Amino acid sequence: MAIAYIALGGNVGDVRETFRQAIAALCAQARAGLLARSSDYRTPPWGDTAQADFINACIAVTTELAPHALLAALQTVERRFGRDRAREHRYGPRTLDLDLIAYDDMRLDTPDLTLPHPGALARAFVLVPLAEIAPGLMLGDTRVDAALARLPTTGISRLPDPGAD
Ligand code: A4P
Ligand code: MG
Repeated sequence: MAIAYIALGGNVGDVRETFRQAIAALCAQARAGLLARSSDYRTPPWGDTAQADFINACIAVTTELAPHALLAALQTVERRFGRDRAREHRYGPRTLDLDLIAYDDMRLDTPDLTLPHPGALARAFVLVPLAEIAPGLMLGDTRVDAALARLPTTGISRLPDPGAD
């Protein structure tokens, strides 16, 4: 049994509802147990800035799937929720992006999977929700909260829980 940290992002459609359904689908698909779920955050677009704001969140799950099998499960869930990579461009708009940020303390560098996720330490839209659920998690040699302290978080705002006033 491993613990995996997964970042969710999207900026097309009802993203918060997509997250809700995708987390349930992933837990079923990956035989995963939900350990923690961050709040949802509204975040300014990074990379390609000429697009709508994103919603981002992070979850921690227990899983019995090996890392590549878990990545395949993430991609199956992305496809199920409308993601069509052939019609997207890098960093562009998408309904749902699921990135595997960390899998236990595994370090891996293969053509289709790098662990920890190589972009995570530089992306406040990943680290803000991740720090809410796992501030002391090590990504390589760096703690999540320490990495976040070095980044600007301008424009990132926590959204109230659905159903809350
Ligand atoms: N891959 C390798 N390692 C991993 C890993 N640890 N987790 C490979 C997931 N995938 C991994 O991913 C490309 C390939 O990376 C996959 O085939 C997988 O084998 P992708 O999801 O198809 O491509 P992408 O999402 O277009 O690119 P990338 O580099 O993942 O970029 P991002 O960061 O996901 O870009 N702004 C805000 N505010 N919030 C966002 O969520 N997202 C993006 C998307 C741009 N700007 C954003 C956000
Ligand atoms: Mg991605």
